Amino acid sequence: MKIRILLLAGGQSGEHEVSLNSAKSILSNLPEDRFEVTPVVITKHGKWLSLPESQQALTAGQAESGGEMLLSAASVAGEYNVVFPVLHGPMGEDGTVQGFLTLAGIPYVGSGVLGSAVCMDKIMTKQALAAAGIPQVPWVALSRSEWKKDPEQVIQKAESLGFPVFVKPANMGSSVGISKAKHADELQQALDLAFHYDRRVILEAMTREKPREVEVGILGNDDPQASVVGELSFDSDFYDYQTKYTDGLAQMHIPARIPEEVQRQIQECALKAFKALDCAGLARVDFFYLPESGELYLNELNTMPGFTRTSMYPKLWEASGVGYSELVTRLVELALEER
Ligand code: ADP
Ligand code: MG
Ligand code: MG
Ligand code: K
Repeated sequence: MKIRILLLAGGQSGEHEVSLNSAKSILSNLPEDRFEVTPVVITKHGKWLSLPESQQALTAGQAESGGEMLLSAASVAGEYNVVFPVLHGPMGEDGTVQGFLTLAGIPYVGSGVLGSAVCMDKIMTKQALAAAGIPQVPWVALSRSEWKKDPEQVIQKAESLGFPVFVKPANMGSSVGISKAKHADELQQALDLAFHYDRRVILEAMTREKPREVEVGILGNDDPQASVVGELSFDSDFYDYQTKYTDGLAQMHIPARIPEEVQRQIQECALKAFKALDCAGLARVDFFYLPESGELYLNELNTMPGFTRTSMYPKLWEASGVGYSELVTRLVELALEER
């Protein structure tokens, strides 16, 4: 009998459209002799579309309206053997959908509630990675009420890191709400923007120079493997939303242009982080590397990275000998694995 897969796509985050592109690639690459795949699209307002509406949304590339509440969604999900939630960002990659599926007793691809939630929250990620002894840039956490009550103290905290600082909402992705404040006068605007997206914000020291951005793919459950390391290059000041999603603004280099020893160090560090944060199935682990001094900092783990045929995660595995179809097959098998 074929394994029945529910492919969940879209969702409420700013990465709704990216998710639909990932879903289209997965749909056309899961081997038909083994799997029967049904796509269900979640609208930008969190409603689950019917099967015909989902097909329409996939063609259109987005879903704004229509759909059913979560309560009826549970009975839809229950008809499948496994769910592939190819959802990025809050309300999809952050443990919420994972909690719903766990309660419903349906196996799913990727990390569980804990790993998903911790990796979505930049403050919790940093705290857990610090406890595991993984190198990171210096940072401080802020709450919206602190910013309202005592802006002077917040400015002091930023100064203690040294300008420029990166200002980021704790829970977000795709560089949404992130800015680089070069001096204290730019802090107000950067914080207002970040606090627009979240109650909690993180300030991060910047590396002395523009870092090299290197990424590695992890695949597996309790005995995970690391892919070859890849690198992104771009002319913009940092890897912002526009650079991420405008064709031609960023270049992918696989393998990364780094010494073999550094590649090994990155793979080891990523595997350690994957285990420390209780991830499962897959993650793309992103680092900053400074070639002059050899400094290496873990930036973040993404538990449901971009999954189109040209996205970094599948490309890294292709370069490591695991093609796209084999990769999605493996992920479904890992979701069904006894642990
Ligand atoms: P997201 O989860 O939205 O991708 P990131 O934390 O990865 O957020 O930040 C997005 C980008 O901002 C990074 O890829 C990098 O280009 C830049 N950046 C973020 N933090 C720093 C930092 N501390 N030093 C230098 N560049 C940074
Ligand atoms: Mg991210
Ligand atoms: Mg990132
Ligand atoms: K993340």
